[in-house]
Amino acid sequence: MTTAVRSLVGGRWRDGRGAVRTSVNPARPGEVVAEFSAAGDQDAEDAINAANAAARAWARTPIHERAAVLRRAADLLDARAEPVGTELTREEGKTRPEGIAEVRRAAEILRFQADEANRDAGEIYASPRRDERILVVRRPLGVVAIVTPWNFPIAIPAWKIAPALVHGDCVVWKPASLVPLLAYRFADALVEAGLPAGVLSLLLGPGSTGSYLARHPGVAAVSFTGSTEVGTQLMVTCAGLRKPVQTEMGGKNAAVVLADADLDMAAEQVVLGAMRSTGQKCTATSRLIVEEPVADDLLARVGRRLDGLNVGDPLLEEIDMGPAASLDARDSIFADIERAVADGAEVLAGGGRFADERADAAFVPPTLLRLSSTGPAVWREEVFGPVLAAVTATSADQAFALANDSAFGLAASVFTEDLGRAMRAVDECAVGVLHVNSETAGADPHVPFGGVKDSGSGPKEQGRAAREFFTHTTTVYLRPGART
Ligand code: UN1
Repeated sequence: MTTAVRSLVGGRWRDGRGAVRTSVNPARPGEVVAEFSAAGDQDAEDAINAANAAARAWARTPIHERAAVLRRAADLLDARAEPVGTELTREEGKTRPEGIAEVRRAAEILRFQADEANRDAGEIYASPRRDERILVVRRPLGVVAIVTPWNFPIAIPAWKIAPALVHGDCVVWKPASLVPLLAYRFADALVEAGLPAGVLSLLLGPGSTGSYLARHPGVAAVSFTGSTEVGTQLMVTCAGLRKPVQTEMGGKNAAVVLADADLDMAAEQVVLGAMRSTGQKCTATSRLIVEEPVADDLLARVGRRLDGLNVGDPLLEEIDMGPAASLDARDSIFADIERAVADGAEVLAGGGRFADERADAAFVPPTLLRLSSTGPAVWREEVFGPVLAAVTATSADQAFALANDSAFGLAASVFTEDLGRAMRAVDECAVGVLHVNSETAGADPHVPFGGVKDSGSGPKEQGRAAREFFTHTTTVYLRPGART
């Protein structure tokens, strides 16, 4: 079934003026999921104008009323979690339980950010002067542009758009072109929940829409999640315009398994971290560092689990892992595997193309590669697929050094039952998110999320931290009359 979807500009659903485009089911090539006419620069211009026209009234709307809209949207998404989650699976390719869970997660994020209305606290300072107080209050930025990726087509938009809206910003949103249906469902829930016209616009447009928004003087700030390449371009654009930008980009996340770890649990968590969502998370485990005494044992356990994963149509119940999100993504992952093998990687699981009908769709087998050095590109560059590159370490300190041997710094895991070594990992690993005895992926709605180094810039996302990017502070010197 194909669903026709539209952009949202100034409170009206509209077809863009560009070419007709489609999203397709990566597990069943040829099955069109959604169809839309691409928005162009004029649609973006109209959306920015509508947002600026709506901005003052939205900023003046009491924060509890803004929050109430988010709560109603959360209820709508919860009620639709099964059908919308199934659409997510058809459009993006993660398994159906993951798709449904992501829709519920978006609802939970909306509720958490709505609750921020009750915590909209500023600060009050004493003044060095008599009869004066100094207040620090949070103010909205105005109109913000939000650019989101295809791999979490509803959770990531939720965690950017919800704090922007609750703190009084208007949003012009450009989602990834691979997932227009999910973007439409999310925007639709917010409109149905009562969001006033112009406060949120949705532009189903090409990649160039993102840079158009970033360059536009009517956009005060840009929040982006996606590739390092595009994020860096946006940072350059925004720097020239002195515009705040928040980027959440790649990862090359390491799981460190120390010799004292519970190996069965570690193997299970490493496989979940590397293979859920077909490894297409910026938080996915993509490097495995094992202390030598347990390396052969751990790698054998991981390899056995990977070989046992049921890869296939993610709508089916018995399936553990779906396809990559597109045929292009699949080809790029296979090219990375082939290059790693040419660089000397030993294939311990997966590696080759499927010999059955899965070869025609975007399926990639769960792949474990053992490296004898950290030279190969597969050690440093993001693959964004179900590929895990493993090396051994002679000590915990060497393992932490190897974990830091990356331009990225998003997430890491350490597996150990020794509290001292776990605490050393906290001090040694240069990452924004550290897991002790659990997989690298995952981000709860109420705590900060984001990386260091090439993984991102600007204030962290989610939790209370989200308001740091979407507001500015005004320091108010408050007194009843003349200074004395
Ligand atoms: C998660 O690990 O559940 O694009 C969230 C990504 C990250 C979000 C990860 N921005 O994969």
